[in-house]
Formats: sequence, structure tokens, C-alpha cells
Amino acid sequence: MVAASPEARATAEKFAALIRPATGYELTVTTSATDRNAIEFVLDPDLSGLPNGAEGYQLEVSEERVLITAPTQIGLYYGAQTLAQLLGPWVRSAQPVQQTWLVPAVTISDGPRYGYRGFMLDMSRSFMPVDEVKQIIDELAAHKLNVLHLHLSDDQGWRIAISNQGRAEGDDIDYTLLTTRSGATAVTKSQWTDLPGRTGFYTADDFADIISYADARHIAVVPEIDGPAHANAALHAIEQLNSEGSYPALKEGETTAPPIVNTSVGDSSLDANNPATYTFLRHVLRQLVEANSTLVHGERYLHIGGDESFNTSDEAFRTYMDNASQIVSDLDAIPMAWKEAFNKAGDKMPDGSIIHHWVGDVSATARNLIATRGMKLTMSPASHAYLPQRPGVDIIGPSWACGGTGGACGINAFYNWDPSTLAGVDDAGILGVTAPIWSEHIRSLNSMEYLLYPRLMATVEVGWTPHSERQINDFRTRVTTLGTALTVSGRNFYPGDGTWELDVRGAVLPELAHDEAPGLVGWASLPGATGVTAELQIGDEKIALEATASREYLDGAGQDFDHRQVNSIFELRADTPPCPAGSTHRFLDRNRRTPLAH
Ligand code: TNX
Repeated sequence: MVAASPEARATAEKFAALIRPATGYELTVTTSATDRNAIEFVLDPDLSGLPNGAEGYQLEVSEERVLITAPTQIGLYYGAQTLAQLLGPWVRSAQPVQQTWLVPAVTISDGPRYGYRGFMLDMSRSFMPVDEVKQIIDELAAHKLNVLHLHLSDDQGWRIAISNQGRAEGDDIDYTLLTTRSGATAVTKSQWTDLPGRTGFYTADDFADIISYADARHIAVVPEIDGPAHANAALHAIEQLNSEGSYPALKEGETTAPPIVNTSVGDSSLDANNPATYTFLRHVLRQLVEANSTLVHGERYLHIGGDESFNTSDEAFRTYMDNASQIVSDLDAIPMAWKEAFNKAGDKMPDGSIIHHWVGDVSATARNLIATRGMKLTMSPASHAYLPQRPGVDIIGPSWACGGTGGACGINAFYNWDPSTLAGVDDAGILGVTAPIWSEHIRSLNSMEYLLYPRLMATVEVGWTPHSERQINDFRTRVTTLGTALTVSGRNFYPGDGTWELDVRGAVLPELAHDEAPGLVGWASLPGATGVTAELQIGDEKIALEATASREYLDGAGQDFDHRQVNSIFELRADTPPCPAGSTHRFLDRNRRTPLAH
């Protein structure tokens, strides 16, 4: 039974829904108080003493009951995620598995180091459909990340529908062209893959769907409209943005900039001195604000880019940042921008803006803005948090942040760093961490997952746990269980950062007559294995099982970027009766049908 105080009921329901499929338990949620044999959720706004209280929780497991207490809904939700994790990796199974659901007797008092723990998804270079984004969100939620930063526009594509509704007086821009024209473009091939990037865009309904899915899991969506560079998708779609100071300059006969579909960076520029630039940005950002009610601890952040503006003069760049950040402030939001914006135009950015650090050192200029003007950092140092960087030297992919050719950003690089030490700023000046995936080379959820997991979980811990309490060896041990959890959930991952174990569970079987075939009797997880052999033992009887992988193993090492599939649940089946019809064999002990695999 799951019991909850009325205010905690919604989270209790989410927890019950999360573990119902695997346990097969009914898990009725009641609001009546109980103190025995229940999993109990209590919202207690006065609960104090938790690390970073706003998102903290307490979890007490005794023989009598499990009690989760937190001062906020998000804390309760995180308590539920920890409890699910304690139930073991098979709690993620979509079908009931045979196991004793044991939770160790623990008392946990927990909370995150930083209040902003993000994942950034670039869908401009290559689009990602809604159902795939949701599968990533599930993983973010399970690991208590609370921000999904969406890089919605860049040179190669514009991914969010903007309507003409509410245009300012005199604004004659047709915003629907953003998606009809630049939703249809994406990178073509890249250095690592010959497959073209995926085109597409989110309709207003799609966007609402992503936001509510994230919100139900306490994840806020922070949108980014990059500029003045990384803006060719807008220049390609909208005639009015192409003016004297925009780049590339129009050639004879062109009315808009041609699409950029290679993987070059920083080539385009909006015209900082064209009023239409700001009419456009104001309209787009206002619609994004109206569409998105999610906040990070009560704050709304809007990311305005600012990175790699190679064809914008410093003066124009400063003008752009001044105007763009003013538009954000007018929308009651906090501007966030890549570090270049602060190095070149920090004086134009409002107090309290967020510096998104990504490469090199945190500059003295940035540290000064933090010390004197209330600005804060979110840390995405490429060498410790850039997910496109290849995780191992044996596979192809970018490695410029970790030693260039011959190097790689492995799990240790992702786990073993301290944001505060690296930035030279104490924690008061650090909002949090973000792990970005850039999609120049990504063509499927599968190929993205290979780069995301398990390194994303290293960033998760950098954001959650004090540096002094993190040990790479301890993390590596836990990654073994994570491998099973990801496999059970149907997620792909990079296999070089852990040791994997065989893990087997039985299905819950119906009663069978002696000459009936049991059919599906269980599952096995063994990441990296191309096959397993298995048999079912009933009493003294052993039956050979057929073990079928739900997807083929493709290691993708060597030269293939797009075919890297390292794990699959093996379905274990006995499709012929264990003994001939008419024989006298009977299943004597239904509770001991334990599939064995090796
Ligand atoms: C630099 S990181 C970029 C992106 C690229 C990335 C990887 C950052 C702020 N800008 O536009 O995708 O390198 O190539």
C-alpha cells in the first residue's frame, strides 16, 4: 500500500505508477494515515536540516514501513526516485518479474549541491522527435536532473513553430516561414557519418507535450535562441532579417541567406543594427515564454546564445547582447548566454545574468562579474561535460577537448572534476552544471544514447554530491547496476566504462498443464553479449530455453558511428512442452521455476 498526506498524493501516485509494472503489485494509494506496512509520503514544509533544503528529502526504511518526507514536491519526487533505485534495476521492467522486492533498512537525508542540474539537447543540427525526447526525459528524471536546455535554433535548422499571433504593430514578418523553410533543413553529412541529419520541427502542441512531460517530472525547459551567430536558420527563413550588417551577405537574386548545412560553426550573423532583428527576437522569445510555464526554483531563464560569433564585429556583438538581454529582462526572465557574451559584453548584461561556461578558463572578467554583479555560472566545461566528445579512444568521434587525436573524454574526465575549483569561484557563484549534446553527428536516439550514458550520470553526481564525497571507484561499481537498469529500460550506452554482469529474472507464469509450453519464462541482461544460452530448471528437470535478443548487437567500434548497439534484453522462451503429451511429468513446485542463464 502507498499512503500519502493529501498534498503528497500526486507524487505517491507517480511512484506507484513507476513500480507497478515490474512488481505487479496493485499499490493502492490512500490518504488515510497509517504507520505499518506502507510506503508513506509526507510533505512537511517545516522539515529542516536537509542539504540544499529546497530539493532535499528524507527516506527512512524500517521493518515496519518506508517513509519519505520532504519540504517540497520536488523533494518528495526525488525521495521516490531513490526508493525506486533501491529496489534494483529490474524495477524498470515493463512486465512483472519474479523477485523479492527488498529495500535495505536505511535512513537517508539527501539534497543536491547545486540547484540547476541540466542536460542540453541540440536539435538544430539534427532533429529529434517528441517520443525520443520523452525517453531521454525519463532518464533525466530517474537521475534527478531538473533542467532540459533546448538548443532550438542554429545555422542548420529552426525547430519550433512560431505563429504570427500577437505581432507588434508594424511587424510584417511571417513567422511561419521559420519552420516551413528552416524546419526542412539539417546538417547533411559530417566528418563522422554519411547519413543526413534529421529534419523536422515541433508544433505548438508538440512543444506543449514536451513541456508538460518534463514538468510532471520536475524538469524545467530552458529554451535557447542562439544569436547573433549560429542564426542562419532564421536568416534563411526571414527576408526582413537579411540586411546590411547580416552575414552572409545576399548575392544577386537572393532574398534570404542560403541554408548552411555543413558542420562549420560561427559563420552567420544577425544584423545588430537592424531594428527587425529585435522585433523578431522579442516576438519569438515572448511566444516561448507564453508556451512554457516551467521555472527553475521560481526563476525563468532564457538562453540567448552568444557563442562563436566569428563574422560579427565586437561592436555589433555588444549591441546585440545589450538589446537581446533587455528583451529577456522585459519578459521577467534571467538572461543566460555562453561565456563569450560576458567576456566581450559583460557590461551590457544585467546583474544576475547566467554565464554558461564551456571552454577554456573562466576568465578574470567573468569572475569579476560574479563577485561584483551577482552573476552566476552554469558549468559545461567541454573536457568534463561535452557528451559528443568520444568516450573511448577505440571509437571514432570528436576528441578536441580531451587531447585531440588519440585522446578521449572517458568516465573519469566526466566524474572527477570540481566545478568550484575549476572555475576559481566558490559555490555561491555557481548556479549548477549542464551536460550538452551537440548533434552534428547524431542521427538517431540510439547513436545519441551511446554518447549519453553512463557519462551523463557522472555529471549528475557532479551536480548533486560534494566533491569530497565522490569516489570514481565507488561510481564505477554502481555503473555495473546502472548497465542492467539501462538495458532493462531499452536504453543503449557506451560499454567501455564499466564491467557488466549477467542478471536474470523470471517472468510471472500462469498455471500450466503438464503438456503445455511455458512460452516466455524470463529475461536476461548482459551488456556487450551477442547471445546467452539458458535453461529452465523445474525440480530436477532442465529445459533448454531459446534466448532471443530484442535487437542485434552492433559494436560500432572502428569506423561506424551510426551502428553502435551494445545491449539488449534477452527474452528466454520455452516454446515446446517440456515433456511429451501423455507422459506423467508434472510441475510440482510452481514457485521454483528459476531460469538459469550462462
Ligand atoms: C561549439 S559549445 C559550439 C557548438 C558546436 C560545438 C561542437 C558552443 C557554445 N558552441 O555550436 O556544436 O562546438 O562542435
